[in-house]
Amino acid sequence: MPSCWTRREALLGAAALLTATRSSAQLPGDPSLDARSLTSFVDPLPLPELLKATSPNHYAITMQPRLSRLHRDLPLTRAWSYGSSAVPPLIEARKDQPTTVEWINALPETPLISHQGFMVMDAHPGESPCRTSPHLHGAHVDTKNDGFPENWFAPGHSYTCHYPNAQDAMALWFHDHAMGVNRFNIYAGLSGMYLLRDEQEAALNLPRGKYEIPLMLCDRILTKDAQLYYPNPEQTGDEEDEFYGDAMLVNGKIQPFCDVEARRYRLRLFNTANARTFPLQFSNHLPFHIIGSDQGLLAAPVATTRFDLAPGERADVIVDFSQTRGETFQLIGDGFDLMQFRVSAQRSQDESTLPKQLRTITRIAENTATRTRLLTLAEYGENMVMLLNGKFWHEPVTEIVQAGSTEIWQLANLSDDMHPIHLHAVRFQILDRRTINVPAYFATGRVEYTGPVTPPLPWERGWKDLVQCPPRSITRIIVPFAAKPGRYVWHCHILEHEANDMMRPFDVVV
Ligand SMILES: [Cu+2]
Repeated sequence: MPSCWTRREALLGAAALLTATRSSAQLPGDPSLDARSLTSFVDPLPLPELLKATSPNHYAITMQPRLSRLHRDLPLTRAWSYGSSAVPPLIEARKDQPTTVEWINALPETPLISHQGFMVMDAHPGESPCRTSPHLHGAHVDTKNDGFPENWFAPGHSYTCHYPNAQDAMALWFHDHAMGVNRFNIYAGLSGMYLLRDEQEAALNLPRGKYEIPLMLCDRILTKDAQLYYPNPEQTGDEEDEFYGDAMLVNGKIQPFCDVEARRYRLRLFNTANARTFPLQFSNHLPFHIIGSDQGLLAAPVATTRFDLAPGERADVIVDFSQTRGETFQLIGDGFDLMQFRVSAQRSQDESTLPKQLRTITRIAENTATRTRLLTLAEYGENMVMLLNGKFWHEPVTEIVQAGSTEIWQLANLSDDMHPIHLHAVRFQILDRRTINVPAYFATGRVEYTGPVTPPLPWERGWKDLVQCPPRSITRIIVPFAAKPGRYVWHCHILEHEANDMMRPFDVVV
């Protein structure tokens, strides 16, 4: 199978090539390491490296190979990174102070994860396998600064992006978005964090400095010699589906531990996994006070002992460790211990607060929407074809919106999978969800509701840029398209879905 081919060629050949049944993990001859055999909680949690500007508000970030030790008992792992550090990079920016980043592709000509055997969406003739297109997820920028998938550049080239930062305080993250290959590039390590600050957030007296800890969560599979392994359909005889690993990494370490004082901390959580949603909870059921979601602070904190963080989503939480002095417990995600917290026995001085109110969030009235669209999320046949609105990436643009207008998008998930849907360049609010009769929809094209209207979860009532669309349901979002005219994308953030073809352009026009 060629490493790069178009979707149509892929469709013709896929049925014949990808009919083998799913193989189970740890077969004889399986190259992968059983990560669960590693001793848990032996490495301290690495803190991200705060990137230094080369001149005021200007960064030069080199994408390059590096070696890192994922666990005390493993040899070094080859990876790719933004910058030279073995820990995840972090940029801090301030509202209304624009930053520029020169993204430098110094990657080799050969991918770290071989593309051989995959259906790789065609980028352009002569495309480089190690092409990159850095995207600042959550940023409101114009097309040329947005990491548009086809706006990629090859090793030996660089590209400078301007980020106006004209947004409220929030956690963004940067990751690769190059056409057809971003699932491999992100898996190899091309992701980093970007915290935008503003006066309003600063006035809240939230835990700060060493009491604010960014946590980047993802899963990987390692080979027996500790190299990154990504199941290849040619070897496994399995179709590419969603990637799920058994090695849980927090800030680039497998199951680290973190010593904390008995006081409040602010944890900034990022799910950077290819496909895994992390239902998060502490092993002792200590509550999270969720204060923010994708696009910044909520109106008020919401206490919960468990919540789901989908790929691409962020959560801003306050955890009060003073309630658990001297205790040791785990952060659990999807049945795995992700990391361990060890709380000191002595009470600490804590000047921070957990405010009752955070900011004003005005709910957008539905009658301000000038257009409502019904957009399907569906999987077709056995061939790993997943489409938005029944269209492949390369078909003509169908979502054309007026700049400045507000629309309601009814995301009708006709599949049995949850799809985390992300829109670039805008923020939106979740209206509600409601289950539908899928066979009836396929038969008649009409929506027949089967359950009551479900409002968004309490921590989903702020501004979002990604929405979890549960199976067999319509999820409604209301979107003010405040973006500049241009072409952007909306897509599923399960990266294997996005690549197969759950990504579509949308145009903002005047
Ligand atoms: Cu999906």
